[in-house]
Amino acid sequence: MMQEKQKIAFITGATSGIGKATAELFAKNNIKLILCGRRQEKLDALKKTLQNKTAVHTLNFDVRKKEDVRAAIQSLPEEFASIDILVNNAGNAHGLDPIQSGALEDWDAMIDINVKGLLYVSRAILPGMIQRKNGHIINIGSTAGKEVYPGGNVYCASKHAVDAINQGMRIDLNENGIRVGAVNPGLVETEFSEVRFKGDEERAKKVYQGYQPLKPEDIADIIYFVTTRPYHVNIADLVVMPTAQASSTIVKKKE
Ligand code: NDP
Ligand code: 8X3
Repeated sequence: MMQEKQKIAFITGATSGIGKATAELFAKNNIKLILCGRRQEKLDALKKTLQNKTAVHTLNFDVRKKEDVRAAIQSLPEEFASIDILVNNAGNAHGLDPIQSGALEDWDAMIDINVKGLLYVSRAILPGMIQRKNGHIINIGSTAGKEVYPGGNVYCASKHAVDAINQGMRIDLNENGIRVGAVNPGLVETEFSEVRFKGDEERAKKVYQGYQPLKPEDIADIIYFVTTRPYHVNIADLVVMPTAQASSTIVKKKE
């Protein structure tokens, strides 16, 4: 029997949270990994833990810098170049201010990372996928891409853009047989809120108190499930929340 080729996954934002949990689960399942992020020490530590399970290559770049994105992807050694799975996960919220007092730097960060960064990475990886007539893109959106909540303004806009890009990619890549789908989580306990509240750990912790939030591993399970369906099955758009959450603003918390 012919052995199936070992798959290669490219994960952005692999240094923490959802991306890291996905890297760990993919490694367990013998998927070769290209792990990306800006924190070199985190990339090194992850490579050290996972490389006894699978081959790991790390890339340090900021998704905002289009030249760096292109150069990093072009630098891939041949044995990592045929990417099968792209997990467009790098992203964060910056701030939760009302629109009238929002910080311009926060807006730039969210649009530049969550939207433009995702586009730059995809644009650099797609030609190879098209040439090989093989590829699966998973865009990490959010419930914030399906609804808008107070103070969510620009973060929600960035994730609504991801929702639109996910649909647009699926339409444009249809003729190439490339699978495209989004996973849209609700509240997941990661470094997300620490980044949003600029290192205010107390405020960040409160977001996840009084109920059971999702764990990054819950999302990794779903991403792995999405990537392991037979080729004719494309999970196009999936929303997942903690059971305690009904919408962005309705979360059943203990008194
Ligand atoms: P984390 O803060 O734990 O992880 C964010 C990741 O993105 C890090 O690995 C970080 O790496 C990377 N990243 C951030 N900015 C950049 C940049 N400029 N260039 C390259 N990499 C960058 O948060 P999550 O794991 O929660 O977030 C992952 C994705 O999930 C995001 O797109 C987020 O919007 C989405 N999401 C999160 C939810 C949640 O409740 N946590 C819910 C719904 C969606 P480094 O700092 O090393 O560069
Ligand atoms: C992250 C979930 O509700 O904080 O995308 O926006 S939320």
